[in-house]
Amino acid sequence: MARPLYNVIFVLGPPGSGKGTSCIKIQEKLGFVHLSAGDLLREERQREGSEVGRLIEEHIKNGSIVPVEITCKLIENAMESAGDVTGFLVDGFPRNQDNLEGWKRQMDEKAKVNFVLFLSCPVEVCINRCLGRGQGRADDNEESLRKRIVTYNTQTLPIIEHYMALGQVKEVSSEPTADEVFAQILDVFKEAGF
Ligand code: UP5
Ligand code: MG
Repeated sequence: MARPLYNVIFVLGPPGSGKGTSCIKIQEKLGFVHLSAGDLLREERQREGSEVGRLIEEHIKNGSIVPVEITCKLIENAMESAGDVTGFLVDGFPRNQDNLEGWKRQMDEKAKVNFVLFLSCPVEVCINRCLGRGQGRADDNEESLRKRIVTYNTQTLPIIEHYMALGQVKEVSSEPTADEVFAQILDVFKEAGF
């Protein structure tokens, strides 16, 4: 029997806007599985120790975007490994045109994108959050952060605008406390029928 379509929600927003934090809460409350594209790439970088690992490392340090063939395959593999689960929060993807086109090529027939959750937050707040995170991430320094913000503004915002033009974006300000943000997010999911 054919596998049911995956139910996908893309979660986008600037670096440090709280995508991961919110997705963990949504996963706990609503049963979606949280897949962070960044986490999947960081895991792959550890595991590989090869050409692909080095390529991922370079992109992460430079705040540039890994070719979609790598990222989309990791996302699809993670979905396949999730057993009977069919609802996924895809966090931090698609973040450029290459990602969007690659997703369409590889996943359009396998997944339905319900909507894009856009966590909006002023850049200074986001930078301070990343610098205060203390998880030792290779890209949580001022230089990488500046590059991540430029990449976000020039490459990811246009993807969010693309989905806005299709009426598929639900925006929540992620500037308030994490609990307040989550309350807003729950309303959005409720309105969307989840
Ligand atoms: N925090 C969170 N919410 C808060 C709130 N409401 N109030 C106060 N503090 C709050 O949160 C960041 C910090 O802020 C934490 O300390 C948290 O406690 C606090 P977090 O939830 O981690 O924010 P998030 O948006 O997930 O930030 P992250 O740094 O993960 O976002 P990025 O988009 O920069 O990072 P990601 O891991 O997605 O990508 C990293 C790199 O991987 C990219 O730059 C790119 O090089 C590569 N990448 C690709 O190439 N392709 C992809 O598809 C994905 C990633
Ligand atoms: Mg994250």
